[in-house]
Amino acid sequence: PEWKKAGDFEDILYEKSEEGIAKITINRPQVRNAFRPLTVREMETALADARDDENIGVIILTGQGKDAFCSGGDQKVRGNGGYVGGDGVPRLNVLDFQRQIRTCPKPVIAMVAGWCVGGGHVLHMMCDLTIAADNARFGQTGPRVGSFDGGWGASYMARIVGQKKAREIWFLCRFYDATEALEMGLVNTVVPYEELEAETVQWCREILANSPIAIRCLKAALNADCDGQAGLQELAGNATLLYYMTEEGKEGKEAFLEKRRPNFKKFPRLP
Ligand code: 1HA
Repeated sequence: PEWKKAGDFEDILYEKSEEGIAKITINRPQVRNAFRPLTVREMETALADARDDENIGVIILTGQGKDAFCSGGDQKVRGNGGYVGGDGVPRLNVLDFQRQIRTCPKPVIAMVAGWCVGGGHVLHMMCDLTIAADNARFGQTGPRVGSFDGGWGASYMARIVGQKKAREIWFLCRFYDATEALEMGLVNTVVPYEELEAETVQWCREILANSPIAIRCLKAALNADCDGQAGLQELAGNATLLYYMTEEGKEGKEAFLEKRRPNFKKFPRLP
């Protein structure tokens, strides 16, 4: 597709296509696309924009270049208690971004070439789908560099690959190639690097052809199975959205505004 720049950022590229795809690219190839607090804040801004934009139906998250999707937190700016940005405050703000991907009602697709490790590996797991290039390498490094992600990074990983495999990935900190990742169910498909974007865009187009409300309800439903009360909030939010679209829902609001009693009698009590 023809990508049009959709904002000015320092650490990321943000683009959109006419047909309804937004693309967020971590643009720090010199550090294998490691993120610092600014990178995360910019990804949050871009994803919030993509969510709000009615023309956008699916979002691609990727890394600049062939060598890396993302290598996790930038260890050069890791201080006491988190990763330190221009304001001198240590943060683990990627956790907020994880939740933002999770609760975005539009599908987010990780497009992965090269290294996808540490906090970068958790980001691809948070995405709804992962399209991998044949040169992609996956793994967690936390226990080797003095970190761990015990949130979705642990429990959702176990839902994806199973308990034994999740413990292996975290305890041994090995790297896995694209074929192994496919066998584990960590990624949806593997293609030659040259075809990575074309394949990802093809998946986006197939999603865009389908019902957006069906897709957002399914995402919320699949999340709810793992996410407790936060997951139920998301799923129920969609029920409220749909209820607001009904005559029955509107009758309540209209009666209030017209200072009369609501008449819910006319609506069916279906079995
Ligand atoms: O666990 C969490 C969190 C948990 C809870 C809440 C929040 C969290 C937030 C973040 C994280 C984490 O991400 S912890 C895990 C952090 N990441 C890593 O441990 C990966 C470190 N990198 C590597 O193991 C390797 O660099 C690599 C396997 C990705 C690539 O190896 P390769 O191809 O041999 O390249 P390499 O020479 O190592 O790297 C190229 C350049 O990129 C190097 O810089 P240079 O020597 O040229 O100056 C290297 O230092 C830099 N680089 C790579 N990864 C990072 C990095 N610099 C800073 N941070 C990195 N993560």
